[in-house]
Amino acid sequence: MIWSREITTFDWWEVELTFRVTGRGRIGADGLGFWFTSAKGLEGPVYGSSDQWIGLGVFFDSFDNDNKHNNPYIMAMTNDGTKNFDHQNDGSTQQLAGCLRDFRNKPFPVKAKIEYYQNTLTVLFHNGMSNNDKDYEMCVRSENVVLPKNGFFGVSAATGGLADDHDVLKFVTHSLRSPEMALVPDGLDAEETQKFNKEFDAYQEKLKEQKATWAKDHPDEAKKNEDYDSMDGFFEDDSTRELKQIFQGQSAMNEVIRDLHRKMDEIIGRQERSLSQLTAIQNSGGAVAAGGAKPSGGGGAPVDTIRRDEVNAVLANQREMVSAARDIKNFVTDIHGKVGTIQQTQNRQPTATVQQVGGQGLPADLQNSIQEMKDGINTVKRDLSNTAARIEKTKCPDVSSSGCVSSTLFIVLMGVQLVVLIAYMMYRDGKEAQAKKFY
Ligand SMILES: [Ca+2]
Ligand SMILES: [Ca+2]
Repeated sequence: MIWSREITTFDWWEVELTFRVTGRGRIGADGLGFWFTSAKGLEGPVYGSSDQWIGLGVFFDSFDNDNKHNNPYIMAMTNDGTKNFDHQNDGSTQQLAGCLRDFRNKPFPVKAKIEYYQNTLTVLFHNGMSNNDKDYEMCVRSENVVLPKNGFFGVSAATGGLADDHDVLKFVTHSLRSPEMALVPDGLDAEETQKFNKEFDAYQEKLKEQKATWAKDHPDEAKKNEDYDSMDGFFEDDSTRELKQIFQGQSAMNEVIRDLHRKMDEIIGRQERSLSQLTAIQNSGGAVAAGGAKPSGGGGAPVDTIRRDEVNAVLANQREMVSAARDIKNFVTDIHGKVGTIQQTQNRQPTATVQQVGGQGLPADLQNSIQEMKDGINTVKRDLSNTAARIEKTKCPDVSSSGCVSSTLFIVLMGVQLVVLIAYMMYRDGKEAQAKKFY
């Protein structure tokens, strides 16, 4: 484990932790802990550090002690110095919050952003599948968290039978202030700041010099070390590099897709907005037109326009009328055919008919035919009245559309058919009279 030397002097903070957990096994152990505690920890049982701490621990728990198949797991836990970490349950009953995320053996280093601001603790996690800084996702968000006002930062790790390497590559701390507090000077006077800066620069210079001297003395190792530095501190063979390149490519694609997605959302939003505006304009326009149409009434060209649904209704009615007319036509043809049959029958057996008419009444097949005719006529009547009702219902718009013309035509046709029917009935009566004459 490693701990900050000085106690913090700020209230709120953010830590960006970049690390790797690697191991040959499918499962590893035990895990890594991030700490913010009122005192530095000692070597102990909680991911390498001591139990009963006061403050915050964020744990990256690799090993599934409770066998619930929920590891590797990331969790945050606060302690007031009285609690012992419950390894048997992987701390599940003690955690503030957590998330199930795999952080072992990733192509890129994994990262955690741990923020404590105005008593809200958030842990964002980057799963190391890309080197894109936008790929952070929320893991923990917990409000009303009270941590020691000042404390020490630390990182610790522990391993067991299933050995893992835990490498912390970066640990960047920022103090956070609310926007209004940012204007207040933070107590460091300019002279002191300058002194610190100078000290830091001198240290950097010295380090550089030392590195150069060392490289001169050990040229072979220096070369190796350069490679080491250029690879995030990790040696890699060709296949690893290839894999890394693939992941980088995928990450780039992912970013493009995300960008497209965002643009698509924007376009859809804009489209919906314009659609709703269009509807609003249409509604207000329709209201004005309807208002203006009423006074104009019969005179002149009608102002009112037929709406689409009205046109559809008119067309549907027209279609129904046409089919009704077709039905009627069929009936009439039927009747006509039957009349022909009756005539033939009468012509063929005039005497037989006469004899039977003289009995109880008309011959059976004639009676049937007449009955059928009656039915036919009734159906025609019914259809006619239906059609008449429909025609009445269909309010023709002022605009003389083809539908109205055809319905007039239809009525004329109906009249012609009625005349034909009446003529036929008269003809039938005449035939009956003739038959009676025979008798
Ligand atoms: Ca565990
Ligand atoms: Ca577990």
